Amino acid sequence: MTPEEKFMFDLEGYLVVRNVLSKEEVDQCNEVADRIARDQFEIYRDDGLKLARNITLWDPCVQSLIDHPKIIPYLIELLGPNIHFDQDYCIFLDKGGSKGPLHAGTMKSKTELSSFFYTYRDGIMRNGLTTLVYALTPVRKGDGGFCCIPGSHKSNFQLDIPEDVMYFKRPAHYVVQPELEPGDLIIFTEATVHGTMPWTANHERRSFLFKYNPGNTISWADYYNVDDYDYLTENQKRMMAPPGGHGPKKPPRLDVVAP
Ligand SMILES: O=C(O)CCC(=O)C(=O)O
Repeated sequence: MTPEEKFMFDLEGYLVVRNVLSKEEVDQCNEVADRIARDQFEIYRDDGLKLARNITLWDPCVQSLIDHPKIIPYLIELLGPNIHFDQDYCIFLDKGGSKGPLHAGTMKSKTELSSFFYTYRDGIMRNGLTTLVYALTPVRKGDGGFCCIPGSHKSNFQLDIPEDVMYFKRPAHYVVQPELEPGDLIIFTEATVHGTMPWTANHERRSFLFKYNPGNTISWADYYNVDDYDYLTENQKRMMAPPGGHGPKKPPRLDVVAP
């Protein structure tokens, strides 16, 4: 991460990284989505939300995003080198679709999810659950999709965000919806209040979400089963190892190797 990227992430709790995927990689992922997604959706709502989990089993090109060489430096900076791959899914939206209101943050009384946190001390940023959202189709101003309240990961008044703002009934200047090109990546800490604005564009929103924790933490109860995959890279194996520290009978989880 560059010093400016660190500054922006610490300031705002999220970051847009441009051109993480090449055009070829985006095309491959879209081709796989065209071919496979329709049969895989676990959620196919009338309003336009389509969601499938475990998309890393769809094709090696999707699996390769788990430890894409361009993201590893970000993960190591934000989570430390011992990383747990927590979950993956896709969110596709047709016009009118939304996944849900603003949520997460560190609003303990609302979510009780203590794995959502952000701290900084002595030169080190520490994050709990951290999410990567790959854009596979363009997102213009006003299209909807991912949105967040920049800086809310450090807010002391998250419970005071009005309900009509949380549910997108009233626009508020402090809720932003980043513009994205296919191949761009959003990285955010779940400590940042975020959500999915209703999709307004005529084209489909296609995004792949990959979530990571520090190695001793989980958010999603189901661990990955390495036997589900024909082949795993060394980093993928390390990140899919069950979360935890070390004990007398178990070897320690191994750190991810920087590319
Ligand atoms: O639409 C998005 O990218 C945000 C999704 C989200 O917040 C979630 O799945 O919990």
